Amino acid sequence: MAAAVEESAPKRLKSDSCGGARGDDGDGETNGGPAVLSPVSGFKTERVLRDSAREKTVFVHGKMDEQEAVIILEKTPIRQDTLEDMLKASTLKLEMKNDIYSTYQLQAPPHLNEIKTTVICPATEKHVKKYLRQETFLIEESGDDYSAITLPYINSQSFSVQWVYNILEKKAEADRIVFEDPDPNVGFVLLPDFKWDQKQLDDLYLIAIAHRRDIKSLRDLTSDDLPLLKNIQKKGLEAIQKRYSIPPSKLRVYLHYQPSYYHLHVHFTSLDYEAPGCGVERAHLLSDVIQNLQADSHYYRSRTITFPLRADDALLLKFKEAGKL
Ligand code: M7G
Repeated sequence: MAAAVEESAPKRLKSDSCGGARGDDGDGETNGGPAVLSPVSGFKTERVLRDSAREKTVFVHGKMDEQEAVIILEKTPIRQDTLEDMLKASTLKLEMKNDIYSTYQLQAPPHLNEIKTTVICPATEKHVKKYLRQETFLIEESGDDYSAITLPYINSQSFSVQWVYNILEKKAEADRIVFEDPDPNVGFVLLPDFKWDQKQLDDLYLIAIAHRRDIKSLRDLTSDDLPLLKNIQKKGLEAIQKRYSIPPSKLRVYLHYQPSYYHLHVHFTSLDYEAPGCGVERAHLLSDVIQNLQADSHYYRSRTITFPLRADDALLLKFKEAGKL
């Protein structure tokens, strides 16, 4: 059963060429207030990229106003604080009854039956691939492989980080910021990841985004960056303890390698939540990263790092072409 988080106002959606949603590359929007437009009502489904009955999610590729779009629908957990209201206000349809056992279809009132919806529009081919269920392969990338294969690929192909700059410049999500240290060298912005609807703490997920724009990923870090990493660790944990009363011992704090977005950011997730991408093949605990850099300033520049790539990832092809797979 999910413990609740204080209610936050639903977002107002601005109308634009994607029927109300904003793409990765546009300006952000930060308005609160009631929802007024439904950008997904005109969505034309092309194909389901991935779905999971267990996670109650579906990732769909389609078109919105002639633009490529991806929508992600996710049934949200049942919340303890609204349970009583839900049981009182719902209608029940009996499915079967046998001795002491009976099953029903419960129809909850709409406000207690929300589906978290993420819209990416216009979506690029890379977004579509990111969400397509795919076979994955482990790559072992040496420091030299990074310079020769990965870095040129990142420079030519990576996702736009415009959404990150919008956050840092308060052009988007400013009202969602949980904590900010504005220092240009060691500062960062801490805010809810867009995977978290902030309705319950069980799946708490925040990201700390560094103000510095010159660090692409784990690979770039040296001991010179320790003050930044330690600052994110200390102040990020303090801010989460203060806002959500969750102690550091209940949080998983890590960096992804490879990340999807090449601007340094750190993931803070509830230890009890198996967040996508928290497995050993992709997540690097911030405390380990700090210790490794303390032991060897060039640890992440020189060591071989293992990570998964999807079958149709163009980077996988580059490693194949280089005879590395
Ligand atoms: P990542 O390790 O680069 O890639 O993490 P991943 O998406 O494969 O995990 C980037 C993180 O930023 C992810 O956890 C995303 O859910 C989150 N994220 C991505 N976008 C585009 C946004 C956004 O616009 N706002 C917020 N708050 N989080 C985002």
